[in-house]
Amino acid sequence: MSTDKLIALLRANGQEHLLAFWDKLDAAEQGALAGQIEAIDFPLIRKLYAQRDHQAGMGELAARAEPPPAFRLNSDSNPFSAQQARDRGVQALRAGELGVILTAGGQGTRLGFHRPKGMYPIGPLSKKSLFQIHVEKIVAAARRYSVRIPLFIMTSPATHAETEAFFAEHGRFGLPEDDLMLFCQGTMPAVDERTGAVLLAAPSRIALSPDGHGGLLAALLGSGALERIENRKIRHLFYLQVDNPLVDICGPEFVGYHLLSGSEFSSQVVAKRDPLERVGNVVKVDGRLMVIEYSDLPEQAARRRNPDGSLAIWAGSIAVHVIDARLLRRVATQAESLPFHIARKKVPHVDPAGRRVEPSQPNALKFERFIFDLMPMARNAVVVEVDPVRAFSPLKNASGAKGDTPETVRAALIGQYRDWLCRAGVEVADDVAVEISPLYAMDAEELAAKVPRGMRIMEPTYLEV
Ligand code: UD2
Repeated sequence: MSTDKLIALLRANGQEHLLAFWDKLDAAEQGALAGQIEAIDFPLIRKLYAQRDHQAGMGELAARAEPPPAFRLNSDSNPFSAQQARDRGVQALRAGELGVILTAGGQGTRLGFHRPKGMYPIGPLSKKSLFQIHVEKIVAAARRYSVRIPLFIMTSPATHAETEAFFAEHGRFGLPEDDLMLFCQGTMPAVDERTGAVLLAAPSRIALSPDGHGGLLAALLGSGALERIENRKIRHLFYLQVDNPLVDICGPEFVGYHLLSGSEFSSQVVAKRDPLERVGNVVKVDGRLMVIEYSDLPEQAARRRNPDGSLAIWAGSIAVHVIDARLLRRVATQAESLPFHIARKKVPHVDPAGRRVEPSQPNALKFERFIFDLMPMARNAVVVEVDPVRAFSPLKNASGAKGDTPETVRAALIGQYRDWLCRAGVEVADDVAVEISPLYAMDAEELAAKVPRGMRIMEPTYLEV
């Protein structure tokens, strides 16, 4: 686009300030900035800014919220038993109908780790990365069911190149080349909260950030990944986020509940221990399932209790889903697709005089899509309750924070491996760290079949093949 055209485009959208430093930029910087400007959907930004005070009234929705249809833990009133679900899940796995989607585009700011979060060395003894632990689970599942299970990883401009190099350097952790596809999600600009002006992070750079994990749909479509999923006859996608190494990837019981329910979108949930826990809340409103994010749930609604004292809004999403590939196609090709959520954030930028501003208060609006907004559009959506001790320990914060730190995640992993070992009849000394490679055993049953009888563990031990 010529400079004149750029100026005309920006003028038409009231964003001329983006060229304030144009004459001071060299040709490469001008080219980069022009490319960023051309990629912005200005009418969309204008529309979202105009809607900033009219976000769906979550308080009102929360007041009408009912519990979602759920498979509860240890309940004998579930429509299908765990065994029925496992059998159905195994059948789908053996038929090669499963693929895995891992979202890894977030920037991990809270963790203070300035590389893709998936590279974080979380293995308690092995120091294996989150990526390696996830991938080895997939490799192990593919081996167990004698199929190929392709993995689709969504990165963002901030994490793509490093993630790609990391996988190449480590031979994709054993995943065949054809079974791994990395694709990059889109970005959205941050705008000044008071004026709607798109912010500049630097004189030649727009303040862009990833468009949320709901950017998955557009990225699947644009990268050709969705087509690849369909061509490979993958019918169900097991979805997880990079930060939780406890996820039982492709676990047949969860997959089975999804299939037996005829669901297009199923989510794992935990029974919230605290009304204000920082997880999305799955509820049913007007007959449809939806997630109300913790930050949008009014405290009064969060604290509402049933006559038996249990929480009315009890189901906390841990962001593990099974999604029907047809739902992805249907929504990805809709013009409106998933809605945007608007968040007030502190966004560093340069002011019109070229000075760097580090705000101490939220100054900007960011726009993000969330994958769980597929839920209300899905047929027969259900939730499946899981035990948080076994299924949920996300890495979010740096050491020293209250929870979700490297220490709490490693302790949760060690706890799980100790539990498997004890169930396999192995004696493990108190306070001894243990770790089990997913390639050695995927679960307690496999472990029990492998460990020698009478095994005792008295010192830190890593079981691997
Ligand atoms: C998320 C959920 C919350 C709960 C919790 C469980 C949202 C909005 N909230 O909270 O309901 O389930 O997780 O751990 O999802 N990501 C991308 N691209 C993006 C943004 C995020 O790939 O543009 C990935 C990111 O790499 C990470 C995951 O999504 O794997 C979660 O992102 P987060 O840590 O920002 O979400 P959080 O902790 O607010």
